Amino acid sequence: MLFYDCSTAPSPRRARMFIAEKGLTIETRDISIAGGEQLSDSFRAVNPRATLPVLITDDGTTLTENLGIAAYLEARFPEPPLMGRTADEKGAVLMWNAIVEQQGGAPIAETLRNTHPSFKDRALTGLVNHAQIPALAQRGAERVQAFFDLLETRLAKSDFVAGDEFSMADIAAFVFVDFARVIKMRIPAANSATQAWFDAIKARPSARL
Ligand SMILES: N[C@@H](CCC(=O)N[C@@H](CS)C(=O)NCC(=O)O)C(=O)O
Repeated sequence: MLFYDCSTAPSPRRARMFIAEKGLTIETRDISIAGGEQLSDSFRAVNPRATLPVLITDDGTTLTENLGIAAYLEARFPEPPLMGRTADEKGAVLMWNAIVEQQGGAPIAETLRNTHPSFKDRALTGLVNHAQIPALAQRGAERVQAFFDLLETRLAKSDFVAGDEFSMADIAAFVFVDFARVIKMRIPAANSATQAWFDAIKARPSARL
């Protein structure tokens, strides 16, 4: 297998953590998004949509989405399970993973990419340039605030995001909460359940990579 990573970006970090939690060591190439390497001819030959992460499987299949990469690795290396064991758990993990992506990851990206000078004309990923829309950043920041509330409500009554066990939904939520610092948003001081959960995930070896 071959893993295309980017050490500074949240989406590749999710895949990197997933790989580490599986106890796998995969040959890795780091692609610099800051340096625009994702748009180079050589990387576009790997992923024409110019995004990270990418996993090339042993059979040569190119997987370009966190969900696809996770599903593949979970099927090939079932232990420890990161996508649930029972039918109910599997459903809950994918449900929470989607909630976290839509309510957390998307508004953080929307806020960052529509304000930060380094994303000028790069408000969306991919080959087509898009101008920044500051109003989307404003809306995004409001949505991130709501995401922190959503997470606190959930973690006040559940040890982990998708239930009793650590899963890929925790990886997604942890990576996005951590990344929110780039838009100067942090876990609100009153959100003690989220802070305790965050500190516990941060102590895992996979979070230090
Ligand atoms: N849905 C994709 C998202 C991938 C994505 O958006 N990756 C970002 C880094 S976080 C990227 O490749 N950005 C390239 C760019 O900004 O041009 C996944 O979950 O893997």
